[in-house]
Amino acid sequence: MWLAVVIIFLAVLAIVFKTVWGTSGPNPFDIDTREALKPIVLDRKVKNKVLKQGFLASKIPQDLDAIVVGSGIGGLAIAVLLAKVGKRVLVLEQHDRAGGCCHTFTEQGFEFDVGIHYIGELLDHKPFRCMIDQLTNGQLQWELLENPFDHVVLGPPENRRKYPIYSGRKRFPEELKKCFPGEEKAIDEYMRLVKNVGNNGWFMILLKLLPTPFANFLVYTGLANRLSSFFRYASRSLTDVVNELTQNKDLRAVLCYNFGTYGKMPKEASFSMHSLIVCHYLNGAWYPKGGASEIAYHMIPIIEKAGGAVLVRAPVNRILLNDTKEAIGVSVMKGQEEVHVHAPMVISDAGIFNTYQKLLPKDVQAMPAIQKQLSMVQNGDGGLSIFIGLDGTKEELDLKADNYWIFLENNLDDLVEGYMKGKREESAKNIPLLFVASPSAKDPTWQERKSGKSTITVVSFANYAWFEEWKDDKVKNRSADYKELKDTFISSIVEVVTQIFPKIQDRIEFVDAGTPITNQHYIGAPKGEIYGADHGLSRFSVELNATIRPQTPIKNLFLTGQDVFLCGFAGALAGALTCGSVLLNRYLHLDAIALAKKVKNVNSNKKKQ
Ligand SMILES: Cc1cc2nc3c(=O)[nH]c(=O)nc-3n(C[C@H](O)[C@H](O)[C@H](O)COP(=O)(O)OP(=O)(O)OC[C@H]3O[C@@H](n4cnc5c(N)ncnc54)[C@H](O)[C@@H]3O)c2cc1C
Ligand SMILES: *[C@@H]1O[C@H](CO)[C@@H](O)[C@H](O)[C@H]1NC(C)=O
Ligand SMILES: *[C@@H]1O[C@H](CO)[C@@H](O)[C@H](O)[C@H]1NC(C)=O
Ligand SMILES: CC(=O)N[C@H]1CO[C@H](CO)[C@@H](O)[C@@H]1O
Repeated sequence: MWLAVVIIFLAVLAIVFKTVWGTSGPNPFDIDTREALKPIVLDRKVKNKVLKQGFLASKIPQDLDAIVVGSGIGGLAIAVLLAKVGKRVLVLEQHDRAGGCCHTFTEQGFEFDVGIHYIGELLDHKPFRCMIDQLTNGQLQWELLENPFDHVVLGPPENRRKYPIYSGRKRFPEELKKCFPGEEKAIDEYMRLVKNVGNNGWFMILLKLLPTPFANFLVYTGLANRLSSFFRYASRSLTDVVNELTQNKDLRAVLCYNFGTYGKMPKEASFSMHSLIVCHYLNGAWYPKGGASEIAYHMIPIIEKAGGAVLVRAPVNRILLNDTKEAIGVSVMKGQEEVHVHAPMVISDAGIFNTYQKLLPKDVQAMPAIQKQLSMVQNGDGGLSIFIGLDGTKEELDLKADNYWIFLENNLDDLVEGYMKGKREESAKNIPLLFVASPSAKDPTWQERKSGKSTITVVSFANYAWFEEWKDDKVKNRSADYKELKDTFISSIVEVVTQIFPKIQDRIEFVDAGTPITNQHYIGAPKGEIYGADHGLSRFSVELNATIRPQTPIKNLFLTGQDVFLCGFAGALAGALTCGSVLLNRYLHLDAIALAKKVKNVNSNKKKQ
C-alpha cells in the first residue's frame, strides 16, 4: 500500500517539477560570474564607504523591484540573487553598518566580529562554496582552520579532560576512537546515524518549496516521516539518541559538544539538527580571510551594479499595506520622520518575530494564518559574547586557528539548565559552558592590520530576562548595576579563559561583554536571541517546516534568512536560496549544484590542457 502511495506521489512530483520548470524565471546561477581575484582591501575607511552608506531619501533608487529589510547574510544574499537577474533592490539596515551577524566593529583599535567563527562545507567546487563564490564574484577568500579545529574540555580546573575534534570523514571517528578505546561500536553507530540523517536535510528544503497541498499531503499522510530519515529523527532528542549508544559520560558529552552552534541543550535539541551540524564540519572548518566584514563588502557592489543600494541607519518601523492588505513598501524612520519607500515586493530578513509582531499593524497580526505561524515558534535563547583585546602575537600568546568548547562537567543538560534557570548574580559567577576562539589567529591578514596584537572572543548564552530591565537605557551609557553585572560575567569568564590560555595573563588591553540587550540593539534580535527563533524539537516538526516558508499570508511580503530555514551562516543562506526559489520560480539549490558541476568540469579541462 505504501509503495503505491509513494509511486503516485513521485509521479505527481514529476509533474509539479515540470510545470515549475516550464514557467521558471531567470537563473542567477546561469553563468560563472567569478572575476580575477583583486588585492584584498584592508583599509577600514575604504571598506566603510561600502559598508556604511547612511540612509537619505535622495539615495533611494527609482523604480525599485524589491525592498529587503535587514542586511544579514539572508538579506544580502536574496538581494544579490535578484540583482544577478537584473532586479533593482534596496536593502535597508537599522544598524550603522551592513552585515547583520556578519558585521564587525572596532574598539580601542581591536576589530571584533560578531557571528562568524567557523563555517563548513567550503571545499573548492562543492555546491555551497560555488554558491558563495558566485554571490561574491569570487572575491571572498577562506582560510582553513587547524585540524583539530575544535577542542572539547570537560571538567573542573583540577580535573580537565581535553578531547580534540578532527575534521575528515574518516579522521573524525578515528581520532575519537583513540580517545575512547572500547567505544568503537558506539562511535561507528553515531557516525552512521549522523551521516544518514544529515545527508537528508535537502528534504526540508523540498517541503518548503513544494506547492502547499503537496507539502500538506506529505505531512498528514506521514509520508514525510517515512521517506526521510531527517524527519524520523527530527523528533528525537540528541540526549535520547546518544544515551542509547554509550554509557561513557565523557563520550556522551563529546558526541553532543557543539550544540552551542544552534543553542539548544542536548535533551531539547533535535538529533536531526545536530546531524546537520556534524556533517557541516566533516570536511573542515573555515574563516573568512580579512574577517567577517569581507562578506558584505563583496556582496554590496553586485547589488549596486544592478541599480540597487544598501543603506544603513535605516530602521524600518512598519511595512506599508494597501487597502487590500498587500505589501507595497516600507516606512523608514529618519530621525522623528517617516520616509515611505515603495516597491512591488518586500522581503524581510529581520526574523519572523520582528516582521510579524513589529512591522505589521495589529489587525493584520491577528490574522489566523499569521497567528498559526507565530504559535509554532518561540524566541530562541539570548546570547552572551565577551570580546578580549590582547597585547602579543598569536605565537607569543599560544593562540591557534581553532575553537575551544569548555564545560564545567560532562552532564551538559544539567549544566545548561541550572545556569539558564539560575539567579543572574549566581549564574554570572559560574558559567558552565563557554566557546572560546581567537579570530585574529584565524585571519592571515590580521598581523598586517594590527601588528603585535591579538583577540579572543568568547560566546555563551544568557537569559534575556536577566538584562531586560536595562533595555531602554542608552547604549554605552547604561546604569551602573548593568555594568556591575556585566563585570561579574566578564571576570568569571576571563578566569576560565586564562586557565586554558595561561600566556594571556596580564596581556589583556581591552575587554567588554555583549549581552542579550546588546544583540537587541545591534542585530535587532527582539529578545536578544543568538540564533533567531528557537531550535528546539518543535522547530523540526514536519508541519512547521511545511508551514513556515518564504511566502507569508500577506501578498508581496516574503521572509528570508535564518528563521525561514535554520540558523548559522549556511542556514540563513539556505533561507535566502529558498526565498529566491520562490521569487524566481525555480529550484535555485539545483541551479547552484549544476553550476558547481560545470565550473568543476571547466577547471579540470583547463588543467588537462
Ligand atoms: C555570537 C554569534 C556567533 C555565531 N557564530 C557562528 C559561526 O561560527 N558559524 C556560523 O555559521 N554561524 C554563526 N552564527 C550564526 C549566524 O551568524 C547567523 O545565524 C546568521 O548570520 C543569521 O543571518 P540572518 O541574515 O538570518 O540574520 P541577521 O544577521 O541577524 O540579520 C538581520 C538583520 O536585520 C536587521 N533588522 C532587524 N530589524 C530591522 C528593521 N526593523 N529595520 C532594518 N533592519 C532591521 C538587523 O539589524 C540585522 O542586521 C553566530 C551568531 C552569533 C550571534
Ligand atoms: C494593492 O496593491 C496590489 C499590488 O500592487 C494591487 O494589485 C491592488 O490593486 C492594490 N489594491 C488597492 C485597493 O489599491
Ligand atoms: C550617561 O547617563 C548619565 C545619567 O544616567 C548622564 O548624567 C550622563 O550625561 C550620560 N552620559 C552621556 C555621554 O550620555
Ligand atoms: C505534525 C507535527 O509535528 N506538528 C507539530 C508542529 O509544531 C507544533 C508547534 O511546535 C506542534 O504543536 C505540533 O504538534
